[in-house]
Amino acid sequence: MEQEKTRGKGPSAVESDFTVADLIVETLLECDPGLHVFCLAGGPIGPLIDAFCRRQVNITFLAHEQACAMACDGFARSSGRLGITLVTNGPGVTNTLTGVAGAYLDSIPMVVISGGVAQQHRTGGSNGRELRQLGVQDIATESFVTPMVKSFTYLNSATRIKKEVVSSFNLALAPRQGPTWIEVPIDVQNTRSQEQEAVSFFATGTSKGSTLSDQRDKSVGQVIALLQSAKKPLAIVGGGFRSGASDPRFRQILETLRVPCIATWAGMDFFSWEEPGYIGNFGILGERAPNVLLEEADLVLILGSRLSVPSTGYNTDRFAPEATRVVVDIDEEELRKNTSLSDFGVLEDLREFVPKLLDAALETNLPSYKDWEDHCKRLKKDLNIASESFSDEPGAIDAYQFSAALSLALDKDNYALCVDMGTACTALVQSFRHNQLGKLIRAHGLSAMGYAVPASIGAARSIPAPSRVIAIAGDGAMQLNIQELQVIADQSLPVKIFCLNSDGYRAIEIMQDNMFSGRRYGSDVDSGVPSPNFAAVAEAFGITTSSPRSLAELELLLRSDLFHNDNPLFVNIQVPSSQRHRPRVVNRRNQDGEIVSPGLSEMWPSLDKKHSVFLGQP
Ligand SMILES: Cc1ncc(C[n+]2csc(CCOP(=O)(O)OP(=O)(O)O)c2C)c(N)n1
Ligand SMILES: [Mg+2]
Repeated sequence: MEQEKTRGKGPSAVESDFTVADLIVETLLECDPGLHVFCLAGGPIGPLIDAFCRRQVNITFLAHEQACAMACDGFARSSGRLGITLVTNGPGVTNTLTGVAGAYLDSIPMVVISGGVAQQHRTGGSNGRELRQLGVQDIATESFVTPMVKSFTYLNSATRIKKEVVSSFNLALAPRQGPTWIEVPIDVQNTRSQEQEAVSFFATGTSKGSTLSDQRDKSVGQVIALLQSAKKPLAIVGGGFRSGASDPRFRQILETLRVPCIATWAGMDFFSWEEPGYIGNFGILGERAPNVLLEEADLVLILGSRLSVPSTGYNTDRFAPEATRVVVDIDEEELRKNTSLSDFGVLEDLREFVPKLLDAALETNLPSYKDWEDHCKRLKKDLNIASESFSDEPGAIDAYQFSAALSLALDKDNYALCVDMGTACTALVQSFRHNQLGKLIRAHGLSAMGYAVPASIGAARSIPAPSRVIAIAGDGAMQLNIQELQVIADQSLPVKIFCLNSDGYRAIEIMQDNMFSGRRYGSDVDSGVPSPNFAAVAEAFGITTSSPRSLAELELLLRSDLFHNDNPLFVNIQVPSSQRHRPRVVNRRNQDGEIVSPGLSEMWPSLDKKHSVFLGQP
């Protein structure tokens, strides 16, 4: 029988030869009947594509494998569900890696399935271990992939297919979440399946620290004791805490402790900006108030954050120097790393720690920290981004004002805000005001340019879909996955794309100003980075465009049907030539030419007034 190649045109009934490819697909559908696949085709995944599509599985075909993985990542961040990235061997594998690495660093679950050449031609297998290549287009997939996945599984003829597929699916979702990878050789996909074995689904994953329950029970008491003696406590909410957001006890614990909260970028959309207990996000490109407060706090409770370098700054002696730093983390390696800033580490899944801490807190008479709370709120008000200076260059829109205007336009929405590197990132994390419904979708750890557009495709594909999907990328980042505008146009995805156009790599220009006396190489139009007329390019893909030239024109657009309808829209925003990333912590060279890193509270530009001294009760 001739194989159908495209979804929707094939026979809906499953063909009589039930192959391993069919078994894999049916097993995945048992794991999740609403499964979604992100794919770019290739011969070595032919049977799998056919098996997915004959069963009408939701599948989105993208134009680059990197974008498949990024869309799958955006889908998971938006929906909380695991998607499948399906790619061919060789170049399909290498192209996928950037997207998979981003998901791994940020603990985003996905199952990647790559096709493989027939077993006897496997490069890097027992036949071809020392060879550069054995099979057609092949590479030694396992060795490329292993460092960035939780597990790599090669399905050979002897494998118990169903068991391995279920365990890869479950492992990706088990804490600490992340991608798993399955390679399926073409001859195995095509084999008739005899497998009858029943497999139990959704075995719960175990966390690495499951043997430490005694210490854990003690640790709750120790944390309560620290809270009782603290005068100036802060809680840091990271991505790990945010992932428990569907459990009401995660909000209740913060309300019960009444400890002012600051967040990493991965955790900040847990809060609405209006919440009185939330002060803002911190770090090199964070907000001023949390950075100042970190230097004053006497206790910092770090919940689900690995305290990355952009969060702590390079001068870690200045990171919460007065505080006892309690780190609750599920990953022992994070507590043991040589740069750990933990004074008191608790190795535990927050889903277990938070309920226990809540029970203990409800039974304890905790201090109120009222004066400190008032001080934190005052700083949040005084050191607000709205009081920074903005550019009024004619024909351009300051990125921070763009971001503030966008948040006002979305303040009632359950949005997926997909953000790329460069000014798009710095402006959006510092001046977008989240509500509690929306999500910030960004590849925090890897920060690869080209993430926002494919991630927005994944977010638009999630079910239920967010009410608004927004992609924001600079002109440089836009170039990296611009081909995916075709998918947005072709499938009429309701994605509103904003290109913050700086005519080059502003982030790199800023670095060159700071460290290389302003010498430009590979960063602006004259030094080798020209960009096209983006509006014309978007129109060529069939997307409606708009190019507001002032804040007033932007606000008009954000009220218009173009912005509120369900069609794709591409908006070119020219950012001022004077646009800088501010405030931020800037490394400097001292007189001896050495690089010096200030503490987080010393953000550039410096403020003339001193805001930081806490005058509360000793
Ligand atoms: C894949 C990748 N290559 C290089 C970088 C380094 N990098 C970080 S920001 C940036 C410039 C981004 O330019 P653009 O998207 O136009 O944003 P802008 O800084 O101009 O606002 C570069 C090259 C990166 N993050 N990712
Ligand atoms: Mg740019």
